[in-house]
Amino acid sequence: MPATRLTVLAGGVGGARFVRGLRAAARAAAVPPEITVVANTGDDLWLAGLRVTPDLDSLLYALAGVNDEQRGWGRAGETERVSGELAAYGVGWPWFTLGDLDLGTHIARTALLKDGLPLSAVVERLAARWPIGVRLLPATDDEVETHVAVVEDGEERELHFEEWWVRTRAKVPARAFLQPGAEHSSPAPGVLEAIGEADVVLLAPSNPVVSIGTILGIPGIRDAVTSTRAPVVGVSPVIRGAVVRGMADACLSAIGVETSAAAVARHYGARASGGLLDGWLVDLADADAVPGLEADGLATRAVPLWMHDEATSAAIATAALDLAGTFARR
Ligand code: FO1
Repeated sequence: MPATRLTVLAGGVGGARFVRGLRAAARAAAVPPEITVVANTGDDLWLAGLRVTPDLDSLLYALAGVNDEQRGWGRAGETERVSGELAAYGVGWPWFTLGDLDLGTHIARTALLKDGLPLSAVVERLAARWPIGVRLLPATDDEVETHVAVVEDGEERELHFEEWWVRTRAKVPARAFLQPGAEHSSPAPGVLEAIGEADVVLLAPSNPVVSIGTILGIPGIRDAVTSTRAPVVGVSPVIRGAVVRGMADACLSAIGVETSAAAVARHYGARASGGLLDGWLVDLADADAVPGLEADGLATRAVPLWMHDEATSAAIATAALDLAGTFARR
């Protein structure tokens, strides 16, 4: 693995599992590459007066080894005494649980933001508490939240992504995903360089719409990916027509993309035709999609994509890096 600088675009839950595997694969290399994670910030919100950043926290906690592995978000060994008090006062969202340890992170983050630190500096400060072994960057330091246009109880509404995702469990059909203010935002410091100067750029098996799509929606990032000299390889978040976690199918159908490994690849597009990808990994169950994608100029390999544990995640990351290695740096 000659690559020494790896950059991965990632959301929260699936992204965290993949990045942990990538880190393990990197540590096993003769010359361990540096990893930069560009994390989705579209899920971020103000709640109970605190700035909450779900995907950054899923990545941070998982890489620190202090995450609730079952839920995929929040802290291990969590208690919920304070959230009980917030609910009693009717502050925050009763259906969006902020655990006590998690609140420590949100209070610290909010205090640092109020001291004037940009989000990227806050992330660096919070992450310094643990040896997470990667550089974790928010896609942007600006507040660009994902909102979902829905029709609920007969009226058109715009919900914060977290309300749509957690309160309605994505059951209220999304008519559109919006990123209000994105046009005035810019990538966080280091993001464009991490993409432009990488030896390999990876798209984690995260939600193509509200994680990868929202990262690409920050002005400059999509262009950086399409123009980087590094090979760009993505990992399908869909196996055998079903999303691995979460309700990404509700997001894909909302933008008219079929929930299949091939459709997501075509949604990202082959670089040869102006899209993002040089290579694409699909699960063995989707091996029948390989010839068609190859015919579309997408180098595609079928490998086991279920991330059961760090070892399987590392094998997926290694397969992605091996596929990237078949491309000469432009
Ligand atoms: N997800 C839930 O399904 N229920 C919750 O109560 C909840 C609380 C929560 C608090 C902090 C946080 O960072 C994440 C939280 N999540 C919760 C998960 C969240 O919806 C996801 O991490 C992503 O935003 C979607 O991928």
